Amino acid sequence: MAYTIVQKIIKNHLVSGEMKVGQEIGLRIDQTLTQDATGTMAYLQFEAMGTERVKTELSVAYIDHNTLQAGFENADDHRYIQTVTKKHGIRFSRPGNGICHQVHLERFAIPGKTLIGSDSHTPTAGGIGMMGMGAGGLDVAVAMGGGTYYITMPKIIRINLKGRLSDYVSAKDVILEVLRLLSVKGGVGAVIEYSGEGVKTLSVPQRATITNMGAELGATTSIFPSDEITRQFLKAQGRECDYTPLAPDEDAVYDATYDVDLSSLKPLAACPHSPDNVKPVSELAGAPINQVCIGSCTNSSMLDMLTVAAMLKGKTVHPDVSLSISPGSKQVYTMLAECGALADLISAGARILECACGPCIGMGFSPKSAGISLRTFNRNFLARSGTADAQVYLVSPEVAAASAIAGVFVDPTTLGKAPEITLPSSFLINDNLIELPASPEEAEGITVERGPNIKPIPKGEAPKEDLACELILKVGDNITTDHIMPAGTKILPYRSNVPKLSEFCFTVCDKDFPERAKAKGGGIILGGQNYGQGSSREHAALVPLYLGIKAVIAKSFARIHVANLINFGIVPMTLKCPDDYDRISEGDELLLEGFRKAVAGSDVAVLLDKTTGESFELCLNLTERQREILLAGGMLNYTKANS
Ligand code: MIC
Ligand code: SF4
Repeated sequence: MAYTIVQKIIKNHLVSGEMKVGQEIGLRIDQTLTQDATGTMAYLQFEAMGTERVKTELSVAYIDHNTLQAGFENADDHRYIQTVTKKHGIRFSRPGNGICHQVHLERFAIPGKTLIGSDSHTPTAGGIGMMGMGAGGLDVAVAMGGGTYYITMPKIIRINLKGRLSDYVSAKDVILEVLRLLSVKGGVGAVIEYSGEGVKTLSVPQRATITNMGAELGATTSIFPSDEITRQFLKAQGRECDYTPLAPDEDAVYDATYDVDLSSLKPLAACPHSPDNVKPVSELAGAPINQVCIGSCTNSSMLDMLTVAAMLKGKTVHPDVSLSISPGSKQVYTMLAECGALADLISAGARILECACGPCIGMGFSPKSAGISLRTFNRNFLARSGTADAQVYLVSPEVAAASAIAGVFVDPTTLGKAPEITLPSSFLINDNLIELPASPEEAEGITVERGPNIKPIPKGEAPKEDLACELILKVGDNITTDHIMPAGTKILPYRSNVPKLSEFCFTVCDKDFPERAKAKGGGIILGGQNYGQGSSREHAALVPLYLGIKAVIAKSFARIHVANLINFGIVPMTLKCPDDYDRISEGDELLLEGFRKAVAGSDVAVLLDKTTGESFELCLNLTERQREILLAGGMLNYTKANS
C-alpha cells in the first residue's frame, strides 16, 4: 500500500479508527502548544482533569497575543499560565520571546511528529514536515493529559508546484493563489500536501507561510515534504538531530491534484473581507492607502524582515502611511539588530512593535475610519483590525514595503530587480526566554497564582427530552469566530472571564444579540455554509453556551468550531435540504420533539417551525463518541464520568 506524507504520519500515530476518508480516527499527540488568549482556559481545564504532569513529549505555553497590558487582566493571566505550566511540566515561552508558531518552527517542530495547538495556525509547523493541527483548548488539555485527539480521516489534496518564483513574487502569493483556486471552504475535510519540483526552490520559512494560511482554506492541516532544505534549516537552528526525511510514496493516491506554476505567479492581494477574495495587485495599483502592517505568524521570519529592510533602506515611508513592523521572534529581532537591518527599518520611519501578534488580532494599530490597510497577515475578516469600517488587504511583504514607500498600492514587479537575500547558515540560538518546568518534586511546592479576572468556566447541560425555543439569531455564510466572539484590545483581556465576554458575543452582526439572548434565556442559532470558520477560540462555543444556546443549525460547519461546540455540549445540526435555510426566520418558535433521543442515536431529527407550521429535516452527523459527549453535557463531564 502506498501512502502520502500525512497518511504516513497518521499511520504511525493511529490509536483508533480506520484510515478511511470521512471516518473518525484517534491520534497520539507528540507535542502541544498553547497561546495566552486560549491558554488560560486550556490550563483551567487541564487542572480540572486532575492530571499532575503532562504526558506529551513536549508541551509549550506561549505568551504572544494579549501583550498590550492596559489593565491588570492580561498580566494576571500571564502569571497564571507561568505558574500553572511550571507546576505541571510545560515549558513557558515568556512574553518577548515571540509568536508561538514562529518560535515553535524555529526551536521545537520536528518532521514526522504530531502537534496540536490551541490556535488555528498550528499547521505552520507543516513547513518543516510536522503534522500540526489547530484545536480547542479543551482538546489540547486532553492531549496534554495523554488523551487521544480525534479528527475525521481527511481527503488528501495535492498541490503540485512547478517552476520557481520570479523577483518580488513570494510565498504569500502562492497561498493566495491556492485560496483563489479553492476558496475558504475548499480545504474542509482535507489535508493539503505540497509536492513537485517547485518545492525544492522554497525555504522552510516560505513553506511555513504557505502551510500557515492553509488554515484559511479550512484544511485540517497542510504539509511539505521533509528534505535537504529542511535539514539545512534544522542545522542552522542547531537541531540537525531532529531531522528525518519524509516524502510521499511514488504511487501514493490523492483525492485531487492542482498544479500551481510558481514562474507564472504575480503579486496578489486578498481584498476585504475574506482571504479568498483574491485579485492581482496590478489591478489595484495606484489606489491610495493609509496603513501598512508587516508581521504576524504568516510573514515575520528573518527572510521576510530582511526583504523588507532591503526595500526600505535609504527610503522614507510615505507621509500618508503609518507602517508597523513586528518581527516574529526574539531570534529574528536580535539578528535584525545585530546585522543592522533594524536600523534601516527604523530610519525609514517604520514603527517597530514587540515580537507578538499585535495588530493581527487587533491589539493596537487599528486603522483610521474607513482606512485602507495593507497587512502581511492571514485574516482580513470584518472588524478584526479594531476599526469596523476599515478595508484590510492581505499582501506579501514585498507588496507591503513597496506600497508603504509610495503611499499607493504598488505591484513590486514593476520595480526591476529584487534585492538578493541570503539567509544566514546559522541562526542565533538563545533559549533564555523559555522557562523549563519544575521537577516533579519541586512542583508540589509551587502555588498557582490566579488573578481576579479568572472566572469559573460555564458548565454544559445534558440535552432535554424535547427542545422548544426561539430562533434567536439567523446569520449568513462563512460566519467567522471573529463574528461570534470578536477580539481586539477591549475584549481580549476577558478571555478568562466568560460573563464579561458575553457582552460582546455576535455584536459585529447584531449589537443587541447579548441582551436578547439573556432576556430570552438563550435559543437556537441558524447559520449558512462554513459556520465558525477561522480561529480555534473555544470562547466562540463557551460564550454562546453561557448565553443559553442549546443548538446551532447550519448548512455546514468548520472543523475546529464544530468540535468546540460538541466539547461544550451545544448540539450542531445541518439542514438536510440547504434551501430550507430561506424558509426559517429569526424570531420563529422552534420545536425539536425527541431531541435527546435524536442526539443519542438518530442521524435525523424533525424541526417544527411553530410560527409557520412547516417542518424540516435536520442531520446529526455525529460519531458514537460525540453523542456520548453531548449526552453528558460536554467533554469535561464526559471525561469525569469516564475516569
Ligand atoms: C487568530 O488568529 O484568530 C487567533 C487569535 O490566533 C486565534 C486564537 C484565538 O482566538 O485566541 C486562532 O487562530 O485560533
Ligand atoms: Fe497571532 Fe495573528 Fe498568528 Fe493568530 S494569526 S497566532 S493572532 S499572529
